[in-house]
Amino acid sequence: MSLAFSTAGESHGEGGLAFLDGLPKGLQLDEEFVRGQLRRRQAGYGRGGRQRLERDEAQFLCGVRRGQTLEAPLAIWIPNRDSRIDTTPDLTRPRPGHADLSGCLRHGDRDIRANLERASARETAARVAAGAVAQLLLREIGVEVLGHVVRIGPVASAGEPGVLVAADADLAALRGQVEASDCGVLEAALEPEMRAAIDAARSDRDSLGGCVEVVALGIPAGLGSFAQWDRRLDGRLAQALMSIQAIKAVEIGLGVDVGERRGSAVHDPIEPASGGGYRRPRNRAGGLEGGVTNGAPLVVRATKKPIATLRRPLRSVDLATGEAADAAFERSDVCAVPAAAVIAEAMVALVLADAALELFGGASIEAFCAGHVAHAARSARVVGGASCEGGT
Ligand code: EPS
Repeated sequence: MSLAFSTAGESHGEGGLAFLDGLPKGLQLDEEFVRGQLRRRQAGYGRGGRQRLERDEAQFLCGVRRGQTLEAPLAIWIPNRDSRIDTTPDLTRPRPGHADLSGCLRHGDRDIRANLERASARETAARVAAGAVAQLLLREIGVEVLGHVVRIGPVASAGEPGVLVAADADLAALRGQVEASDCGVLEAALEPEMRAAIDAARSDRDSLGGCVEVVALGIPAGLGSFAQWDRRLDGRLAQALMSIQAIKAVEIGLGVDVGERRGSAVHDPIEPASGGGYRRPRNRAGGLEGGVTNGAPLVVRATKKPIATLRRPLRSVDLATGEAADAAFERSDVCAVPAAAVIAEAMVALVLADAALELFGGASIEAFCAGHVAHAARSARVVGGASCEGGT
């Protein structure tokens, strides 16, 4: 691993910490971008009371001088306003779908509080701050990453994966569209139905999941490796996305639909391009072949289950008494799928930044960028350049 990433922090502790080790020297930390990403994670139709309380702000604790990285471990701190971990009451009625029961079985105790504090999706604030830094690194080599929502409950975007983002799209402009949408979508026409689905779940005191898509443009070919199972980029992306709280499925390119089609309808032909080189007329592979990027846009999707904390609780058992009881409820979101798009974007950026550092190396940003340029020149020798249509 070239870029080590980890987090610390409990949902109602003092705050969240993100730790990034392996960044080159001289990366300018655009604090406004980091702030914007944290704001995006907190927003979205269906969010609950905690987000009205918190003001997630990143503080760069170590690894920075005059706004630039030092080729030293970077530590980012996000304080919690709702920090009362030592006075929170014990809870003994596990929520089905949360880490409550499995954590108690793991530790051999009956207080679910000890598990939920760390298992909570509050931890994703730290992921988003670190992911924003990874995005700043990727921008140095012309890579942009954007997450957006393609499903909330029964309301879904109709097209195949990747079709909403052309290979030559202006991702900065599309980012503006997604940020302006309280459902986190590129298709504003879906918003009324999505909001209605969230409202219906709220009035039934239920919760709602969905699906997010992350697209990355400007990706150099050759990131990842088929030399060993754990270096394949598709596997690394799947692990990163599946590790997000409540994500239950990850798809790359056409995803699960590949199981139903013939090879000729799955694989993307390679054709001579009129101006020399070659072109790919479609991108059903989602930018990955053999665990390595092929230069086409990266397209991945992650499906999120509905939040496990239900205002109308499911049946559970009180671990203190063994009696039937309603699962615990304090407060919750009805739907956090728009936030999941921001978190998935961050995780994809962290994986791509790690793979880029692995391929291009560099103790400084200059060396990293020079490695990228030299690699691009080697790739271009293959058949004299490439082009690829967006979408599938
Ligand atoms: C979250 C903070 C949490 C929840 C949510 C995400 O705050 P609290 O538990 O104090 O209400 O709103 O956590 C979960 C969905 C979960 O499963 O734990 C946040 O900041 O994103």
